[in-house]
Amino acid sequence: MSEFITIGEPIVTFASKDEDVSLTDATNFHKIMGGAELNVAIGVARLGHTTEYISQVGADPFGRYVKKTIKSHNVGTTYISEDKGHFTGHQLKELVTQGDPKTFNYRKDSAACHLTSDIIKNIDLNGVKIAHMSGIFPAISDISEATFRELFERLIQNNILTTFDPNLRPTLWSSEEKMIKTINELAGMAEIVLPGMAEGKILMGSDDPEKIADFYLQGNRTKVVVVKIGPAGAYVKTADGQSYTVDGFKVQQVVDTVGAGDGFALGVITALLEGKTFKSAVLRGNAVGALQVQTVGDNDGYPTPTELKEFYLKEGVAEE
Ligand code: KDG
Repeated sequence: MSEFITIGEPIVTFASKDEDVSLTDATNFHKIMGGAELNVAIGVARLGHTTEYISQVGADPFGRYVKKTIKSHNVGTTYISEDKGHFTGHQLKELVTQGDPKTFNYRKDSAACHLTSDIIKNIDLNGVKIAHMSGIFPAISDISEATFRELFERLIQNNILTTFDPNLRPTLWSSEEKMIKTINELAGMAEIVLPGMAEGKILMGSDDPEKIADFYLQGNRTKVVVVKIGPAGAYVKTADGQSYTVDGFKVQQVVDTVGAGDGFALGVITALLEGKTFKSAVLRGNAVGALQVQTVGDNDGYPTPTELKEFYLKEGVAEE
């Protein structure tokens, strides 16, 4: 089995090539692959670690494209099933010169929404050191929420370290109330929680990094909360009361913010897999996030070990 595992919905994305043109009027698109948890798996694999991705695609050209592309990124496909009755999720994405691009999703009732929990008991967890869980998969359907919870319980029973990214997608939830309740409950099941400041505002009514961290540290499972504070970097607080900030990197030109949060998560995860200190893991999270915002695709900016080394050299920083 691999060192890393995650569960999610792959998204075939038609990214607009028409700068600052609405999705209604854009006419030029190119096809790329995204999906928050898949982005994380791709980045973990690119940094040289073995990964498995649990999901379900449709028996359609998008599903075949997704499987082929995932394989080309060296992410394990053992637990990707095919559902003949439903389509593979896809979306349209704007190209913007300022801020976050708008996306429009075609994923309601997709194949991933029908991934039942039967698969979970057959997953080989031997050798898995870290599992990444995010708030998107439980949002897409009641079936996927049940499957997600079953996996989470198995990970806990098997003492596997879990990271949780709230990844709020309000349009995927039946109500904001359900989103807040479910995400906060699921976050409380993870050892490491990775929220953003804007998410804190929605999830517990505060964008103060310390208040966000304290909220999740009240529970008895969460050991560390890392709050992403945008270009300023990340604020870390641990269950034993230590706190510190790891500064972010200056980016000359932000091309596309999509995939930066996933880049942050995979930076933290891979550094922990390599036995680095937690501070170094957060430094790597900041580094991968900064590299990702400088590229157009959802995961193109994630570095290889050599690219990461070169970035650190250029920035004059080092991991411990
Ligand atoms: O975090 C990046 C993802 O948002 C993107 O790759 C695809 O919209 C997407 C999603 O919901 O997974």
